[in-house]
Amino acid sequence: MKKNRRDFIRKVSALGLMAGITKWAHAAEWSANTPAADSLMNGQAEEIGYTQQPLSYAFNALEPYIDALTMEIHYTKHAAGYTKNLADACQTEKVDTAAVTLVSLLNRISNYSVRMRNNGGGHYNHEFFWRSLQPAVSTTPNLPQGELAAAIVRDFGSLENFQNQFTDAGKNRFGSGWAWLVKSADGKLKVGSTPNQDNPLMDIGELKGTPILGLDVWEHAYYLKYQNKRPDYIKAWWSLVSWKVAEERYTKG
Ligand code: MN3
Repeated sequence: MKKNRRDFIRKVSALGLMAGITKWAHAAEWSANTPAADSLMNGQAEEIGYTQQPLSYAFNALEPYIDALTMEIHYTKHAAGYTKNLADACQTEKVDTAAVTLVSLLNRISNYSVRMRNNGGGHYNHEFFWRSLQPAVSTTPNLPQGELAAAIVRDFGSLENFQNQFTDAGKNRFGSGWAWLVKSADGKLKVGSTPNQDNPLMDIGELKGTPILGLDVWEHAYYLKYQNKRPDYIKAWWSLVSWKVAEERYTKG
């Protein structure tokens, strides 16, 4: 028994040492942070800068699906807060934001604080989210086209199956988080969700890949208009999706 226990401890220590070596290897790779190395790791995930960008539409432009007051508070308070806290975390943790892209920071987020993870994810996810939306301009159904439409049918069977899976991912995310459509390393589309402000670019969690679409299912994203009815908010959101932007992400990713 005693010998088994000693063996066990020895094995666990060896694993610990290996984890240390892996972390060290990560650090070495980090210092050799070339674009080529990043693109090998990430495909071509959409790069997003460290500052909050102006919206390309007015706060009331997404009515009636997302109301103006929700958009204003969401953008000027919640999202702006993540951006500010990310800048503070970068200063404290000595991240040179001129040299390190946000995508590569997120790829190595396990090396940083929880504050960096929450606010780095929070900033990226919101900038990504705003760019995924467009005002609903017509009464015809808002549908994917081209290569992405074909890939959705290939990997989910039908658009309806994909939308049902995505809706379930958002609906069933307990508490706060995000639903995602990602392009996996094998090129296939996949639906999933992440808690809090985590995202599929981070080297933690189960869902990994190039983000194609992300839906904020925190209550602050819908509560004023939809209260507890998250599924109604998700249903309305489909009218606002910019399939053009999604397709660009898919073909580059
Ligand atoms: Mn939000």
